[in-house]
Amino acid sequence: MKAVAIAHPNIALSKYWGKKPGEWNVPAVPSLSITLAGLATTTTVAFDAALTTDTLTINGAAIAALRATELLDHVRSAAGLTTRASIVSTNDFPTASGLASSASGFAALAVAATRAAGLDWPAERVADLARRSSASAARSLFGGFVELDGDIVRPVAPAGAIDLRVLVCVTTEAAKAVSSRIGMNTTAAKSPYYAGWLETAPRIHAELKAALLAGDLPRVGELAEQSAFAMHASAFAAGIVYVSGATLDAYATVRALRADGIGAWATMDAGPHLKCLVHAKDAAAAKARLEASPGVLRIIEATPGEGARVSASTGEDARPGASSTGASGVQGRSPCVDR
Ligand code: 2P0
Repeated sequence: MKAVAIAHPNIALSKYWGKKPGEWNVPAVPSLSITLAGLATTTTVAFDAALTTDTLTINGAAIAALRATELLDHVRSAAGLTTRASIVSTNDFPTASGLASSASGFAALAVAATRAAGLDWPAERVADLARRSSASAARSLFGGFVELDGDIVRPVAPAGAIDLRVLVCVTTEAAKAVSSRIGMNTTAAKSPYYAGWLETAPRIHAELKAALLAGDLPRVGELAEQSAFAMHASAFAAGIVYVSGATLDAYATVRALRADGIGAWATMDAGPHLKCLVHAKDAAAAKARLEASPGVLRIIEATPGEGARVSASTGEDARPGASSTGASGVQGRSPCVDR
């Protein structure tokens, strides 16, 4: 009745922003992400008959378990359980700050909760459970490069498909003021450019996926920047602003790197941290320049990594669905380098 899971956040190259109306947290546009080694959430779920309510701590602080309880209710219903659970979760990177802690958090919770409840679900089903809580969490179930299209999530290329580094420029340790969910719902309701985003995003996604499969990093980088700026422009027009002065200064540095002949591209999510995409051979030079950018506190160097899994301390094959679907659920696990 107890399990520990590890999951990594993911960074979308083509972004999800907005939900299909009337459906259960189904994205309005397809997205494609990299699951990142180098940042991790570790979550323990223990069903305990002595508890009268679910309890949750994140990095040692007690938090209302509302969204976690919704997920656990699905698990209890499937497993025929009524027992409440304690959830203890830690992130080794800033929480709720635009670094996809909800993605790794709900991915780790879905894996730990299903395993603790004795459910041996394939990874796709665990991913669907996670998506209902946070759509981007579905992508963290898998390693490497992962696509979320409607309610279908699938790995599209292994971690080693492109020799890529992601330089996460941390500009604050604080949580963001506007959650992704409120930000995207406000964009959909108020932005005059939301219709343009819905029309543009699938095209960028399709072109980016083709460039990835062709191993064309410059084209992937160019399209990732297009996706990020199209998303942020639609949000900006609704008064939803996630970037800061430090983000824009870091972007100027990315452009200066390109002007100097170094392939570097930027993406930003629902927070002020710029993520710089570079080929592995250029990572040290780009990192040195970005470290000097005003407002950049530190840089986390991440690589494409592996999908969510039960902590290996269980001594069994830890991937969700490993015993029922073989390796089909998780692709591209091996070439990751944890830093
Ligand atoms: C993405 N983001 O594709 C986009 C880009 C943030 C910016 O997915 O409402 O936390 O819980 O489904 O998954 C963040 O949104 O939102 C997100 P919900 P989620 O990575």
